[in-house]
Amino acid sequence: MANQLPPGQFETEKWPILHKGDVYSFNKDNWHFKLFGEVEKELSLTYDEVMRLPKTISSIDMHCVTTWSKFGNTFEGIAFREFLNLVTLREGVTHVKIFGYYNGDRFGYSANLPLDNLLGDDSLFVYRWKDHNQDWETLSAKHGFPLRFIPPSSFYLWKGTKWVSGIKFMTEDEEGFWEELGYSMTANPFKEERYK
Ligand SMILES: Nc1nc2c(c(=O)[nH]1)N[C@H]1C(S)=C(S)[C@@H](COP(=O)(O)O)O[C@H]1N2
Ligand SMILES: [Mo]
Repeated sequence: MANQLPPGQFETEKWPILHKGDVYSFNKDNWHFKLFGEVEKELSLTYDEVMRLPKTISSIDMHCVTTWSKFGNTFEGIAFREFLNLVTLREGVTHVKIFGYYNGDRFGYSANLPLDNLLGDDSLFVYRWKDHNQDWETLSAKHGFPLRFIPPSSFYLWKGTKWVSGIKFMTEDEEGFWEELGYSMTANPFKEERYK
């Protein structure tokens, strides 16, 4: 599926910036990553604890619902599945919501995703990236520093929460920020699932 242009998309060389609200400014002292919802025991990780988790490097195409797609991206980060090793899920967990900052609200942004699709190398909490125009570079504040989720390329990029703050584990699917405003729950660009 690499380098495949979904219907209604065009290719861009540069990485555009798109979000609602303020750019979060990182403060290590009060940054935490929370694992909550349908887990036996909730967990709150510090920045150092998160950054000590095993690293994964992966190439993932990005498809934004505003019709740009960007190929040839290599990301370094922490795979979603590393966080699964830290909690015991209650029975029946099918979906997650990945939360992030929105205008100073730590859990103001979120995007829902099915758990089964997030277990591979292409499901990453990213802190640096490169492409054919540029060597490794730390993620900029506008792209989500210190940590931002990049979803598998079978999801539109709004499922990629910037300035992440936690993962909520759920036994039912639940709307996130854009889904409440009418965007698709499943968001597969190859099926052009843009709106509900
Ligand atoms: N916290 C947060 N994450 C967010 C958003 C946002 O408004 N706030 N916008 C989403 C949308 S709609 C898109 S298209 C991508 C854009 O990521 P980029 O600016 O790095 O290209 O971020 C997603 N993640
Ligand atoms: Mo978007």
